[in-house]
Amino acid sequence: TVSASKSDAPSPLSHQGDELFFRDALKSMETVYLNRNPTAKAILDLVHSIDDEQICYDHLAFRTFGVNGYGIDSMASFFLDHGYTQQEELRFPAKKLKALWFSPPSSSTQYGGSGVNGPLPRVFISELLVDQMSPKAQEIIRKYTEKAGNGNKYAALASALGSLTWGKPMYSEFQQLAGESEYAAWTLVNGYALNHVTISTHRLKSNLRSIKSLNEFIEKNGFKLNSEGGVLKVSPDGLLLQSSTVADSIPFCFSDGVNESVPCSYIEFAERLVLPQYKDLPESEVKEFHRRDGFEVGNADKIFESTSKEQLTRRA
Ligand code: OOG
Ligand code: NI
Repeated sequence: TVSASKSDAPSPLSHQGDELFFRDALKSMETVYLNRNPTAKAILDLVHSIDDEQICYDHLAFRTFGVNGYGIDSMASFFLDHGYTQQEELRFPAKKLKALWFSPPSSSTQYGGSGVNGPLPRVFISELLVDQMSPKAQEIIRKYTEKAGNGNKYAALASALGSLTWGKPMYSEFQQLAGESEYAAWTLVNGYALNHVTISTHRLKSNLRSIKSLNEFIEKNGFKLNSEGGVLKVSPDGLLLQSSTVADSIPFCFSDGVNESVPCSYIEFAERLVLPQYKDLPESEVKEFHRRDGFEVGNADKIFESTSKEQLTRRA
């Protein structure tokens, strides 16, 4: 059948064929991510070795340049066309960033697998407010987004392929951006690549379902967590708990022949606690929608630092 659930207005786009294609695309984005980021892969394997059932993704995250049609919308269209709904905007004035998050279609098929074969994740897409950057930085960003032809139309494709739509920059351009905004430098060399996936800890079955135990377990296994503002990021209402690793680095061959390592992606963990109005529900009846939804500026502001030089060079 075309429409999925009776209670929801049937969406013309929630055909099963679309969902299979959509999940295949997410799978490719994830494969690119796991091949480039050994820490993310190792942590997923490690969690799986303890929790051998399902690992659910809380969200996927992407970064973009907010200029010439290359901003949030360029990646969001793929998700909106597959039944996602736009939710709140978040602002980060000091970082010159804004973000939007998108909730997955409630009509998606209940897949019992892990990651992209499980419940569809939320999506968090941010953009650099390019107009607020220095003239020099703007010139570099405009040059590459203009070089990309209509690359903004193929954001999801670029992410699934692991390709840059705008070709490789010069090392000096990367450094110029890094001096002003680590986010800008990251986006110049990683483009639309998946920035992170987030493990939904409360949906795990072992004691790792508590994010505090998961953090300890990860550190005990020798991985470094982002310590900005403390390892555990807690929303003011106390209901959204997040942590993340420090990004891996990858060798990058710049267009002027310089070979340098650049920050790549990281993996995040999120525990969403049950909302106060549902606190008396028996645990077996608690569903995802009974828990704290959305994102939190204060948490996100610190999670962005997972790709910063300060975190990458910090001693464990
Ligand atoms: C996104 C950082 C914010 C969250 O869950 O709040 C974030 C990024 O590093 O691009 O992931
Ligand atoms: Ni995140």
